[in-house]
Amino acid sequence: MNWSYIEVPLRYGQGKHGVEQGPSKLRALGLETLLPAEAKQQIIRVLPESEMINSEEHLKRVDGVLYTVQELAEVVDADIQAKRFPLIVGGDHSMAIGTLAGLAKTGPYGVIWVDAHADLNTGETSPSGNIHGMPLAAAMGMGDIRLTEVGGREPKLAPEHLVYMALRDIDEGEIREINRLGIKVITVEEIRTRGVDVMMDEALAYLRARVDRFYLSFDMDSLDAKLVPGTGTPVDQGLTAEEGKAILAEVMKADDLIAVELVELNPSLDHDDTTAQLAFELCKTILKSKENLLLESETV
Ligand code: 4U7
Ligand code: MN
Ligand code: MN
Ligand code: MN
Repeated sequence: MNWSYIEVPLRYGQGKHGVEQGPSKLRALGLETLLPAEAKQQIIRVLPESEMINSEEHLKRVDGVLYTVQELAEVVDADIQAKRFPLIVGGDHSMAIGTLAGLAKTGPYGVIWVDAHADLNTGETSPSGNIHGMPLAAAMGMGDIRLTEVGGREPKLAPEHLVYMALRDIDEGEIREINRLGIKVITVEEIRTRGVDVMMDEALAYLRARVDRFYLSFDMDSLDAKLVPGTGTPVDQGLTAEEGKAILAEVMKADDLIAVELVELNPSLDHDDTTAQLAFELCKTILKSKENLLLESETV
């Protein structure tokens, strides 16, 4: 497999400093040693602080978010066209506006969104004005035109092409939209009682009845709050580390998986690098799968 490793040191989608250091922290832990030598490595640019205009109450730091997601959309599209498989690390989840727009350039696709949150707010429904709670709404064409038209006017994602996993902290406006649009939700409870394998099979069967390719976006706060002090919006009752790893290991077996994203590691909030270590382990699970794994077992 042709890997592409994309670092997105973006923090403007939320208010806490430190999440922009997620990619450099993973590197410090040795991520580069996990990357195949031929992997393409790219770092997406962020707007310098001095050029930031932070005037909008309902869409905070929108110019900073737009600057980065526009470039990310192009880079992701170029990777897909060149038949590379991107692993995209953040950075806050507003970056997914770019990922979703980039993938849409080559046609329909499904999404597995592993997150405590629905990230389905618009400027109107958001309790915070933080854009990291809005990427899926933007991709579906809902909300401010500056966000919805990244990568073109048309919607980048259909609601029936989305599956949520580990959702448990949803705002009022988001609940309304999930119900109105009939979006598929898989809870932590279901994952625990029926098993990761069964629930992944169900998610994949659901998507495969509708699309022929999909991507997975993994927010660190899908894991239980106790495991991830180093994320900006931790939520109780989340996944265990084993469940998180199993989801990634399972999904990496799918040959219709086209990209993976890991977001919301904030090293500044972390305790003794525990969240960073866990994020590193998750990257290892991703990178040691597929043909990497095949190659390793062949040489034994
Ligand atoms: B993340 C929130 F109100 N829903 O919109 C909001 F609870 O990417 C949180 O999933 C969003 O981490 C969290 O601000 C965004 C809030
Ligand atoms: Mn998120
Ligand atoms: Mn979240
Ligand atoms: Mn969060």
